[in-house]
Amino acid sequence: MSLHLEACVSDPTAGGLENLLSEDRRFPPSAEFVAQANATADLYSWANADRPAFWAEQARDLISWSTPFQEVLDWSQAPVARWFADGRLNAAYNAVDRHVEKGRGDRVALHFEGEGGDTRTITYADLQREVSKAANALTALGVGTGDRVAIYLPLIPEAVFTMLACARIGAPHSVVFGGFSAEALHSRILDAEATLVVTADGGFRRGAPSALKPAVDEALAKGPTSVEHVLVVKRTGQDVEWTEGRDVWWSDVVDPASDQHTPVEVDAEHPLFILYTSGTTGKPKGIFHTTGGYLTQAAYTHLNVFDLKPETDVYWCTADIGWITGHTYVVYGPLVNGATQVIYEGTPDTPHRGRWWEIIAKYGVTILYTAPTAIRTCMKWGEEIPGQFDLSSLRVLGSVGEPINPEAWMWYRRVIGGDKAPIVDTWWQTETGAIMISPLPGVTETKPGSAQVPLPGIAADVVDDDAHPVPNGAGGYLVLTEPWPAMLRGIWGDEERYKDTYWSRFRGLYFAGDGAKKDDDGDIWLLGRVDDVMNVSGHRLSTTEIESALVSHPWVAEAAVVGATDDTTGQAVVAFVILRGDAGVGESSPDEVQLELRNHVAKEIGPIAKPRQVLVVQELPKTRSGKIMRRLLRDVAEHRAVGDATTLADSSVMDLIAQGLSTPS
Ligand code: 6R9
Repeated sequence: MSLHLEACVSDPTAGGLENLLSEDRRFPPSAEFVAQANATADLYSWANADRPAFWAEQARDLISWSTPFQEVLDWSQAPVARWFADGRLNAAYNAVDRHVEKGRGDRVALHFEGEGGDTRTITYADLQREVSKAANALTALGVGTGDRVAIYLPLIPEAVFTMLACARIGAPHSVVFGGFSAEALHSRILDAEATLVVTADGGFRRGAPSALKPAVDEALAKGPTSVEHVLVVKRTGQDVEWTEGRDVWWSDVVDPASDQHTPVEVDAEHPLFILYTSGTTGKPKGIFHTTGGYLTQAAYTHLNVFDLKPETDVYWCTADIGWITGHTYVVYGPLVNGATQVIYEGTPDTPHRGRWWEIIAKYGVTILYTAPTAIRTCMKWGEEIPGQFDLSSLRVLGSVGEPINPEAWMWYRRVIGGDKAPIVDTWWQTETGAIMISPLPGVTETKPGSAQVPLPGIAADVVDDDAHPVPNGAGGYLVLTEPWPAMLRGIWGDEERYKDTYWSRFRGLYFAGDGAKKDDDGDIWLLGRVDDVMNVSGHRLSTTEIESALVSHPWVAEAAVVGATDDTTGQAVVAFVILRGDAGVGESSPDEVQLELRNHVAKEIGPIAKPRQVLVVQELPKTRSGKIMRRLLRDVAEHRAVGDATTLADSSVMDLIAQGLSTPS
């Protein structure tokens, strides 16, 4: 793994974080907020006194167990943890049935808002029926406990029903983001050996139907897979190709199924889901999570970090279910806590740029959880747009996915939060399963741009190259020093890769891949990735994965990809390519070459991976051992003077690149 800590820490502006270290604005919680807050400062001392006992208490308080656990943490097989391992439970029972049993069946679980303005209101009693029907249908389609189900759906209620139906029968789900390509879907289906794919004809995106089923057909046509059936939700009504015997309509098998179903009891360590994320190599990693520990930390963090009051709050997390945030903070955390939430299918600017704020006013949303890239986009559109809507219901604001620059933080607080709602900047990862570092809204004096403190029960530190904790005021690598309940249990089918990726850099410490700094108070500031992973609009993309997509095009001989700072998306993909002499580029203009290659990446991986720029060069800067020096290319992409190039095999390469780029095309 190549580390760019030096570049990252010595230049805190690299992640768009301006003036981090001179940031001295402070926002203590208001007395009113403190008086009603779920979490109080004594949570920290309680957790510190006996961390496993603290988590055991949370697990007993927040989760219903069909067989109570006696064991708490088993770390004897480190780095694979087992939490509450002799306990048994069902995740869907916890998210749905128990609320109905406690007489809360009439509470709204989901306010669904379709992009075109269609709505559905789903109570917990409705959810119990829908999930039961889907569970019965999945069983009838041959899905058993332990089988994997791939889910490729837009953000519609059926996506939530399907995830919970899988959990109900103990079949781990693997949600693949609807914006990913057929190729990406194919490799994920193969890796997880899924037997069922659940999809839709399409979803609505920017005012138009956007097809999904053709990508499933294409993925399954790429070669033999273990898939037996494709279950298709009718959402847009667009035409679909049909494979008899394999494809089945949701309306034919789920709608008529019985709405009575007994949840399958599973062990606490039974896999709940697999979710693929980009790593430093081309092959995405299937991060897998188990049931008891994951649900415990999902519920605990959702309750305390957002100060959730399930009876009165209306919560909205804008993430898609294709990302971990959608798993933990749309599906499992809120539903296990019995919350009422909004889910919205579409984009923030359809049919107008005030759509989000209109939704908040319409449903009286009290807690909003979104990403810095969305906040920066809204800043760009202008504050008069949110200004037209009544946002006074908002009382807690959350941020996730990438570092939030202080300017965006201040705008979020003032324009969206009316200068009163506390902001929680939450650091975590697909791998951590749930929030790890964040202020507590009724406790922490917040600082614009900093995630600040590990939550009670979580142990994190910033260390130097030799794994020594750095002093306050210094930078280093973020590590997690104690096991936590929602931690990943591994990479699906590849235990060695799990150990290599996270546990080999610093002995006994989980290395997150992020650079960080401690300020003078010891608070943590995240500085961005230090490995070859980019963060574009809060989505993780691997440089290697995009490079291999580019090289798969017949015109491209070699490619190097970097993440360049971008005002809106945090980082943007910039690609440098060497074309093949014999490639048939022919008469194509540089603009046509760029367009063709950008579209090729979108097709291979998905539109989010589309490079902002593709620059054709004659040479790439390489070390003597042949490693591409992306740091230098990042300097070029960010229009900076090129840094130290002395380790290049051929030091004239950078001049050549610079010359080539300054030559008008
Ligand atoms: C939840 C999620 C994880 C990576 C992580 C880090 C970045 C997430 C952040 C943040 C600074 C925050 N990240 N939250 N950086 N401040 N509040 O985003 O998971 O998609 O796996 O990405 O995102 O770099 O390592 P995932």
